[in-house]
Amino acid sequence: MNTTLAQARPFPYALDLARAALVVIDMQRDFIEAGGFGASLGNDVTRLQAIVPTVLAVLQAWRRAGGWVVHTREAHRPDLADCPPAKRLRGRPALRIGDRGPMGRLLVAGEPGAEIVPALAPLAGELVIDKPGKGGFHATPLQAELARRGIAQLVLMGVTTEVCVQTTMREANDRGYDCLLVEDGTESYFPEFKAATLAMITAQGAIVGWTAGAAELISVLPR
Ligand code: C5J
Repeated sequence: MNTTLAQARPFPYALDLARAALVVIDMQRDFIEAGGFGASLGNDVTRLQAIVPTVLAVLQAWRRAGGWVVHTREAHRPDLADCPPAKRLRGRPALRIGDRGPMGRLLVAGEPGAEIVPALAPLAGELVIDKPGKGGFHATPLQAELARRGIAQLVLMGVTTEVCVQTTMREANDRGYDCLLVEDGTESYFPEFKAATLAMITAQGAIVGWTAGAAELISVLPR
């Protein structure tokens, strides 16, 4: 199915659903719920919680249309061998990656906090990528999995806009994917960083990619 998001920024985005993947970045309890990694850094997680219904609406419409879905999780091995000290020791958080919090060890695969929030839980047939970095492509099988399915376009949602979402979008851009970020399907702990990210992505003739609202994306998907 080919369609066009006429209102996309900075100009219309031609979507080929058969060659596109919906990539949902790091909608994990550790970023979105109290007691997780995001909160340990001093952030207000309610901003991120607020987008869950929009992300769910797009996910459901995409699934109904027969589109393929990828979920990422920022999650380290229990021995933290894939977590460089430069990442773990940075800053002065209340708890560090690997420390035990109310939802288990922070950002460690298999712990409750590293799971995707229940409302957005992956379904059978959807790909789940555990990534040790900010970008979804770094040290993961994501590129190989996309190539195996002939994917050429990525539609992105998730958190946080300027960290893992933007990094993944830039990695994808350099690998030749046409990327579209769903504006109200992404959020940051810092509203000004989200606004700046959306602006820099679409500047200079879509130098990184396109953005569009969830309602427009849902409206062009087959029901
Ligand atoms: C962060 C992310 N903020 N998922 N991770 O460290 O954006």
